Amino acid sequence: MKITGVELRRIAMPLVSPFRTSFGTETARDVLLVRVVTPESEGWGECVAMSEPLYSPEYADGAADVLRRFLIPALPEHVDARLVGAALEHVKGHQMAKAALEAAVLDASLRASGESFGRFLGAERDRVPCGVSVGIMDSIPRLLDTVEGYLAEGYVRIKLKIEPGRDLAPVRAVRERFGDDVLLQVDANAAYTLADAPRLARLDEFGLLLIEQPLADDDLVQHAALARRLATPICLDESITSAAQAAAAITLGSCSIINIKPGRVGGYLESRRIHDLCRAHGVAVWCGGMLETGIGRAANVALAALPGFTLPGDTSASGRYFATDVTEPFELSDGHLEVPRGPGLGVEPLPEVLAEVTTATEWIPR
Ligand code: NPQ
Ligand code: MG
Repeated sequence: MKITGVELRRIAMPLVSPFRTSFGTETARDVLLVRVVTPESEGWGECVAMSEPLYSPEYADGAADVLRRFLIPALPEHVDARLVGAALEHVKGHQMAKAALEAAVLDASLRASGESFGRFLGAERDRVPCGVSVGIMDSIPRLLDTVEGYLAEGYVRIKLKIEPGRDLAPVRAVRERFGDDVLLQVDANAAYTLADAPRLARLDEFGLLLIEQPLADDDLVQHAALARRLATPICLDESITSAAQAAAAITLGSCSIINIKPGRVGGYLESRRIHDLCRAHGVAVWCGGMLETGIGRAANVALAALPGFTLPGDTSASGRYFATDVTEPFELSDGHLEVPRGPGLGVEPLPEVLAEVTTATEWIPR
């Protein structure tokens, strides 16, 4: 497939409500979109880097820079979507930028051949069960109202964001109000240290599905030590940046569950490799979320339909984050989202919405 050029497009998407995590509060999503143009088709990829490097070292301006200066120029004139990863391998890091470019090339290629993302990746389901990630709240009554609303919408699993001092009480309150049958998990976004092990062990009594990324990104050894002290399974997010890191974490016993985010690991093909590795080792995986628009969401839902994704993901409906999505909105039905069936991502940006939210575009000819 020959690439004519690549468009980098920035869009600003207001969030329906502020989203607070242990690393900060977001009120809008600043997204970098990648559009690959070929003579036969075009394809879209969504870069999940935040505007600031708070979740991971990447940030949107940095991703745009590395795409423009190093990644887009490194694509061969005739590119096979399966070989994009290899063509970009000499550039270290920048997984989110690489993932967005690979996704856009894949989408263009699949739209040209008429195959869906799900079919290409090996999806075995036509819909996926969905969880929702609930931000840190100033008050427990507000948290309980929010959780009640999501349960009423049909979400099949609740994830509470936690930080030191805002952990035991919110979990206890949700359990007391909604009972032991609700699938419940927590995400610390690396906010604790091993010295907090006694406090984290007090979460054991609440029967959580998992605790996500309690310790720092680079603390695989300490996560293994923590795992030996907790009954609650440890799930890694930020620490898993590649299939090699996933293999190391499994070997060390750092986690028994992995959150796969295609942006964080460098793409959907690396995501599938992690899925295959985890499946072979009996490690459950689920699909994380980075407040994607419908473009990234479509691909995530396709990935989450692979057979090893045995836990509900953060693949929430569009309305969880945005009043107006850039694609037709993904809507929950009986707690599930349907896997798109059309060619490529199976969804398109709506031109009027896209125009309204666009803050900048840049055309990079090949
Ligand atoms: C996580 N996502 O699993 C992330 C973190 C996260 C759904 O909890 C703007 C862009 C704000 C990306 C806030 C969920 C974000 C963001 C949190 C990602 O750790
Ligand atoms: Mg997380």
